[in-house]
Amino acid sequence: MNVPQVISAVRRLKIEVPSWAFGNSGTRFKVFAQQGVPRDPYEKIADAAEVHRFTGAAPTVSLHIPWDKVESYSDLAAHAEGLGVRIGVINSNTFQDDDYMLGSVCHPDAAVRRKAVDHLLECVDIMDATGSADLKLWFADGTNYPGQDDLRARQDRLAEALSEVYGRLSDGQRMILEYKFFEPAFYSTDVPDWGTAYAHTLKLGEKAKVVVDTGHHAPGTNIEFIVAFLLREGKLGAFDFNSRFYADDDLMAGAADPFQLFRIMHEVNRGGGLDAGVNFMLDQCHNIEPKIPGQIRSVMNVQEATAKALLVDAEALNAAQASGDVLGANAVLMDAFNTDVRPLLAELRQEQGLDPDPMRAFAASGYAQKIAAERIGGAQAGWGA
Ligand code: LRH
Ligand code: MN
Repeated sequence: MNVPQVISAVRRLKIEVPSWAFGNSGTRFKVFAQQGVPRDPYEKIADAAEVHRFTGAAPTVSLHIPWDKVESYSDLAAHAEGLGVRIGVINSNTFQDDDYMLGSVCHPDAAVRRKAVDHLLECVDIMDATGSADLKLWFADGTNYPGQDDLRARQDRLAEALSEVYGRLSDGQRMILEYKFFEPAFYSTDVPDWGTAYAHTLKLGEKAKVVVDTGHHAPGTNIEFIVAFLLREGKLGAFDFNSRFYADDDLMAGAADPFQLFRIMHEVNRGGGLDAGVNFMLDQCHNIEPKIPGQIRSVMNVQEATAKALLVDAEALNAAQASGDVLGANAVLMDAFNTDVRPLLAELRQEQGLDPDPMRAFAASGYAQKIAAERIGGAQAGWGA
């Protein structure tokens, strides 16, 4: 691809931001509150709209239920539209209620499973109200000790729940199933890896796809292989981009391993995933850094990785691969990765009438100071309902 082609392809790349990234977050050790943090979903969406205002690449916001519970979801959707963004994926939450100690849809007790499925069905009702296409399902379900529960029976319960919810989806709606290899469960997790998620979504049907959260793999996992495989099967529904040095650290996408993000976007591009209805989302927690700039930087990191991936000389790569030229093929990829695409992205932003440096532009806007002064009192948003 030449530069103008890369610019137009990156221009089409849309990255969804998570409402919870604007609230307080932390670890079991401490949640550090920050000034100006939103107190409700309306303020979260206002902050998300700032990310789109300065990057031009983040037109949708994911909600998490009940963290983003409101009286009227159609009113919240109108509020978002008024700010130039739209409500995107609806995330269910069956990991914070006392009843879910031994699981939710996989719980041994049918009454608890019923409660969990009813919540998932309520999330589909919310999708109808917000016009959202995707229901994102991540289950904390698992066990902590061998023998605690029957691993196979838990899969039966999971399949039953997913099938009921699948049946509730309307045309144009999808369920995207997210896997994670551990935490909060420490012996078995009921959807621990891409294979388990893939197998369940295959049985369910076309409307069921897999979510690849880049922080949810065992260290050393070749995530881009999983991406290539799921794309080939037409089962890659979405990404939860973030980065990590150790576990599910939920750090800024591309911050810990920009080369991995590049390799992932290379497989996305090679597999036609930029135009295949894949939802590119961020799923991050800005525990100590300012949240809106953290999201802006993350969107820019995904844009940079994508621009580099689009600069891969596919012809030269194919030729080197076909002739077994190992070093030649690797060099083609490294040339693209080592290309500084920041001037190209600055040019794209100028073409879009945006400041070429979104971080500097946001800092100069005074928005952070404005919300710190205005948002006094009330309960700051966080990972609590
Ligand atoms: C689980 C997860 C999931 C969300 C939560 C905020 O670790 O990645 O995607 O529900 O984070
Ligand atoms: Mn996630």
